[in-house]
Amino acid sequence: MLIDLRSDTVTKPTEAMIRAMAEAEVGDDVYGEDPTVNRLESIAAERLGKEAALFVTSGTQGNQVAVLTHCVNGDEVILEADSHIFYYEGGAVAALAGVQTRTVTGIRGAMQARDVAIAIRGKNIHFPRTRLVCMENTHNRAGGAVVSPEQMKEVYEIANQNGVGVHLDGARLFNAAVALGRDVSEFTRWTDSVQVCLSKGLSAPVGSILAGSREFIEEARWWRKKLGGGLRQAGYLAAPGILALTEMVERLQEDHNRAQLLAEGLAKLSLEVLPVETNIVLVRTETVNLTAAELLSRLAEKGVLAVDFDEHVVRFTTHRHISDDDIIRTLQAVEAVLTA
Ligand code: TLP
Repeated sequence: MLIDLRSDTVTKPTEAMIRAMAEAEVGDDVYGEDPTVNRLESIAAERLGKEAALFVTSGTQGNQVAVLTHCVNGDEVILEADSHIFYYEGGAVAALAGVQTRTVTGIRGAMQARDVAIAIRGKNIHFPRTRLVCMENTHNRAGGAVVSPEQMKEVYEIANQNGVGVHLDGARLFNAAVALGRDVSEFTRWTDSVQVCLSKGLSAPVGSILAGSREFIEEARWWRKKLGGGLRQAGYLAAPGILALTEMVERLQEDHNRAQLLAEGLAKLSLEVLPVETNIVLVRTETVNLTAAELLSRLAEKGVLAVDFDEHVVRFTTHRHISDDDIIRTLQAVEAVLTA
């Protein structure tokens, strides 16, 4: 049996989710007539403390619809230098929204308010208009690092004072909330729009939520349709999303505990382990004289899968299908590779 630590995106729906899919009441969502999608959107809006929400096909689509809704072409967007929108979305903000990006390097994924303040353009005939700041929480490439509501507030206030919008890529926002024992609305308060993924640790098969003001979501719905994201009997996909939000959040703590267990074990094997706050463990491989690719291919031969983030950085991600026993077996596999 493979131990798949590549991502929490590999999680399959629970039995309750499959039952909910089979039994979902559906209608044509482009007409606003799918009762299950409508229910998911209203539960999500409430949970995220926003007026309205929109069911989108993926995290990438949610982020892109957000940028399209906030900006006009030629605007500038401030992004953390290692953020998913900048790093992993195929240059879509340039290709689709036609915006220019300005990156700010954060500390463990958190942009500092003073750096954001410096990056926001003043009024000058030569300058693009800064329209949007995007934060990411938890921050993927920073190793699942949590950005606290207090840090988010500082960035939000700077943006707000300058008439600049704030979007949150909250693909794993529920992991952040569980890690700090805070409600998600304490984070989303400091945003104008937020995208959360239902299909990562929360285990729904497909989909994300984009939430914001009623007016913002109305415009976002129009952009989603233009991108081909107006699905019809989407209630079959929304039904597991409802369970993701209502029944799957608390258990994320188990993933965090197993990530800690893995991190402690890996550190004992002479790997340099970066600080672990949620379900992502990053290790540097220089100390064991291997590249990330070498470590990954040797682990794969032993039935353990992970991904590389850099020439010398490997990411392990825990999720619902990873048990304590899988962590022990992973550590045994790493030890066998390193002692071979
Ligand atoms: N991240 C995936 C890969 O794309 C890297 C992963 O395995 O972690 N924001 C963040 C912070 C993400 O981590 C991801 C997915 C997304 C957005 C995009 O979500 P999807 O895959 O639903 O488009």
